[in-house]
Amino acid sequence: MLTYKGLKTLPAAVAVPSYEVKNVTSGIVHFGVGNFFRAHLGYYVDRALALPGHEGWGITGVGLRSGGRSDSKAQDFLAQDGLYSLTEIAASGEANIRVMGCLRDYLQAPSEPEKVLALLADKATKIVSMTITEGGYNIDETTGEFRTSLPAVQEDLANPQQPQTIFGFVVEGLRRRRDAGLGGFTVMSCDNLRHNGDVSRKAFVGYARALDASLAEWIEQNVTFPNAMVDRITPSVSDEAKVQLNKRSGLDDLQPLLSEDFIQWVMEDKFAAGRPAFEKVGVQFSDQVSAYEHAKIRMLNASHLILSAAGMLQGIALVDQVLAQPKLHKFVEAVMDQDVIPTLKAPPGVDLQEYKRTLLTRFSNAAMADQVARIAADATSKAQVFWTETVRSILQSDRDPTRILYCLALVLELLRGKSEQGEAMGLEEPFLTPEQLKVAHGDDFKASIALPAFDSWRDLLTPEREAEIVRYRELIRKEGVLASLPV
Ligand code: CS2
Repeated sequence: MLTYKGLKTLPAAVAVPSYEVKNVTSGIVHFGVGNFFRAHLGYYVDRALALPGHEGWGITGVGLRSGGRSDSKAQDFLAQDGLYSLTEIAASGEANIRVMGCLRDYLQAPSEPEKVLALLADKATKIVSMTITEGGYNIDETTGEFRTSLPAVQEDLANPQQPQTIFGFVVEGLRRRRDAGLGGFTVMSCDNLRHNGDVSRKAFVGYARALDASLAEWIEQNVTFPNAMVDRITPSVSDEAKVQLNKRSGLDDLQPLLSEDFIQWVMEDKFAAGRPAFEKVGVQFSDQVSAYEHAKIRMLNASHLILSAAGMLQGIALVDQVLAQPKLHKFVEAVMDQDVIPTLKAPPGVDLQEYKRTLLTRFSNAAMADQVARIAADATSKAQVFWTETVRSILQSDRDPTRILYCLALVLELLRGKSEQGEAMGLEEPFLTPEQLKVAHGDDFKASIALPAFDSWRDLLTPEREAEIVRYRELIRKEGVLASLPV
C-alpha cells in the first residue's frame, strides 16, 4: 500500500514529493474530494509545497456525505496517509506518474462536524475551496438568488450550530472566526460555472443573510470569492482501471487517479488571507477571467455535453469513440465554428480556432477512456450552465438556429432515459424532483419543454421553435442520432 513510510522505496519511474510530506500542515480546507479536485487543485498545491516556506499550505479534505463509497474513500485516504498517485497520459500515449503529498487529512462532515467547524474557525485556515458540481450552489438560475427553500438549507437555518450543508458549515465557521476576532478566509470555487466566485458569493452571503444580516455584512467585508476558470479532463476510475493504473505504475494505490496531460487554471488574484505562490507553478492570474471562463465552458463543456448526450443515446460509452464518428465530429465542430465562436469574445492571446483544435485532440485521447455517463450526469444543471449564453445569442440573432434547436432536442431525449436500443440509461439527475423526472421520462413533448431547465431561454422559444424541437425529437427516435444530425 502507498504510505508515507514506503515513499522512499517506490519504483524509479514514479516521481515522489521533493518536500518533506510529514512537515506539511493544512492551510486549505477543501469540500468535495473528487477526482477532478485531486488532479487539479491537488496537482497545483503539490507543486507549490515544493517551494520554500510553503509547508503551511497542505489540504484537509472534507466529505459532505457518509456511508457506502464515501466511507471507503475516507478509509483509503487515511490508510495511505493522504497519498495518492496521478497518472497523466497525453493524446500521444506518453505517461507521467507522480505521487501527491498535498492531501494532509480527510474529515467526513456528517460524523465529525465539530472537527470540521473547528478547522474552519482555526486561524491556520486561509482558503476554503470546493468542487460541489454545477448544480451544487443552490442558485435559482432564473432569479440568480440563493434558494433558502431547500429542506436541508431550512434545517441548517434552524440549527446553525449543527450544519449539514456546505453553506451551513462555512458560514458557521466564519461566525466563529468573527466572534473570536479573527479575519475571514478566501472561498475558492473550483467548479465549472460562469463567474464561479460571484456565484459562490451569492450562495454563501445569501445563506448568511437568511440567518443573520450582520454576519452577512461581515462576510462581504472579510471574505473574498475569486472567479476562476479550471480545466483538466479527469475521468472516473473503475475498479478495472485501478488495476491497470497500478500495473502501469508498479504501485499498490487504493485510489489511483488518471488525467490528461493538459491543465489550466486562470484566476483572479483576490485572496483575503494570503495564498501559495501559485503563479510559480503554472497558474495564470488575470483580471479578465470571465473571457477564459466563457471560452472554456461554452466550447469544452458544452461540446462535451453534446457528445455525451449523443453517446448515451447511441449506447457508446466513451467520449473518444463518440467523436470518432465523422458525422458527430463534424456536428460538434460546426456548433463551435458557427454557433459559439462568432458569439464569443476571445480571451487575451487566445486564438479560438486553435483552442477548438486542441479541444478536439483532447477529446480524442483514447487513454482517458472518459465516460459519457460521467459527463451526462446532472445534464439539466449542465445544459443551463454551459449552453445558456450560446442558446440565447443564437435565438436572439438572425443566425440559423438549427443546430441549437437540435441540441435542445438531444438533451430532452437524453433525459427521457432510454437509449436507441431501448435500454434504460440509469441517469443521475440529483436536482430534478420526482414529478419533474416523470415528465422528463414521459412522452409529452410539450410538458418536457416546460421543465425549469429550459427557463433560461424560455422567452425565446416561439411556438415554431418548440415545434422544431419536437420534430427533432421524433426524428432522433425514428432514425437515431447519427441519421438525424443536421449536418
Ligand atoms: C465535463 C467536465 O462533467 C463535465 O461536464 O465536461 O468534467 C470536464 O471534463 C472538465 O470541465 C474539464 O476541465
